[in-house]
Amino acid sequence: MSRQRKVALVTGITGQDGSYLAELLLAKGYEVHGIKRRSSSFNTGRVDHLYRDRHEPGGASFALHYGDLTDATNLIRILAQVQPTEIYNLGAQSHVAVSFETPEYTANSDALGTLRMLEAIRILGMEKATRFYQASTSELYGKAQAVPQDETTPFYPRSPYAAAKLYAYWIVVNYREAYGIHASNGVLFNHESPRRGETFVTRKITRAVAAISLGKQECLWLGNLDARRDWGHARDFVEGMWRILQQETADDYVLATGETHTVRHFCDLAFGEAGMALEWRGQGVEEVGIDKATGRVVVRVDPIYFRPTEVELLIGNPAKAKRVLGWSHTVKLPELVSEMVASDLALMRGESGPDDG
Ligand code: NDP
Ligand code: GDR
Repeated sequence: MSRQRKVALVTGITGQDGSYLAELLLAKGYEVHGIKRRSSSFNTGRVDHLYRDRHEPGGASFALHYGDLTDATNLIRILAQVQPTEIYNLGAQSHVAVSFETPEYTANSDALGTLRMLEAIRILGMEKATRFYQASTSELYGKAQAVPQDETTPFYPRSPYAAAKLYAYWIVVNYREAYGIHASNGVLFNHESPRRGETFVTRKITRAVAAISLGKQECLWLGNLDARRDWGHARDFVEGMWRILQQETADDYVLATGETHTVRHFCDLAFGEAGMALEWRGQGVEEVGIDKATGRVVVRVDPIYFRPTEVELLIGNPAKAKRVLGWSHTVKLPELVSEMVASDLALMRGESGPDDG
């Protein structure tokens, strides 16, 4: 396989990870192509800063193509046109709770979408010409069969999202074994940033902290406060994705921080960033978070946010990634929370745009 050309194709480039990955690849001298979906409103806010006039020096190194993972002919055409040497399949309906509402669409984009990308490689005879990264997830462990979870831990998906990603994981393994495609899974634990989608719990919390502290919101309504997650910074994790594709042999890797914390603890840290110390009272749906200084209830539980089946505890063991890839996270949770709250405060004060994070 020629490693001279450095041309990357990123699905999901308009998402959190896609935007950080595009920055990383451009900095490494790649020509970066991304697939964006047609939308009735602007959806490129996270990557707009990467555009340059294509007539300027280096201006042709970043390009977006309209497309969708549910549209096979479109994917084949883009692959044929771009001839990527590396493909990062980050596109997905990525919200676990939403997948219970849209299970068929989630399966179509997340499971079959991955198959369509792999088939496009095969149809075009690009098996030896490109490497493939699949955005697999710690949600595969679901009802965790062991703690901490590593590459050998059995999967037990707990949502339509996780079931779709399970298919994607195994079809990647199968195409690697059947056709010799350099295809790898990164089994990534939760990673966040100021660019995190607004309805994931971390960003929902940091936005609410900013709004409450500026007097624009009364209270934050959440679901399961006891859920435990292994949260890292997205910028660290896209570095891991790139390292996975630089290996001579394709393989599957867990990327995680190795620490786990409850949603409640994340709230403690986030409200603390805005000078509010929380006291927790009550239990279950009656539990509330009270700002100790003022006695105001700033967090409440609404069962509408409970999931039909929940993933209670995730904690990853990234030892293989450390050993083989030389990868480990650099940003600890307090630093991540601090960056997210500061960014949301600046956004809400109108001091910065959504991509300044
Ligand atoms: P986001 O939800 O921020 O981004 C998802 C991206 O996929 C967006 O660009 C979105 O486009 C695009 N997309 C959605 N549906 C389609 C479709 N049918 N066809 C083409 N593109 C589509 O996710 P993240 O950046 O956080 O995650 C990236 C990937 O990694 C996802 O596959 C996710 O499931 C997976 N993952 C994420 C983890 C995390 O903690 N962030 C952990 C483990 C895995 P649009 O902007 O138009 O909506
Ligand atoms: P997750 O992320 O499901 O882990 O999937 P999310 O932030 O949505 O939930 C984390 C945990 O917080 C609990 N929770 C709430 N979640 C949301 N969204 N909103 C709430 O109000 C709320 N209250 C409590 C959830 O029940 C859950 O336990 C993310 C996505 O990025 C996936 O694409 C990715 O694969 C996994 O991380 C790893």
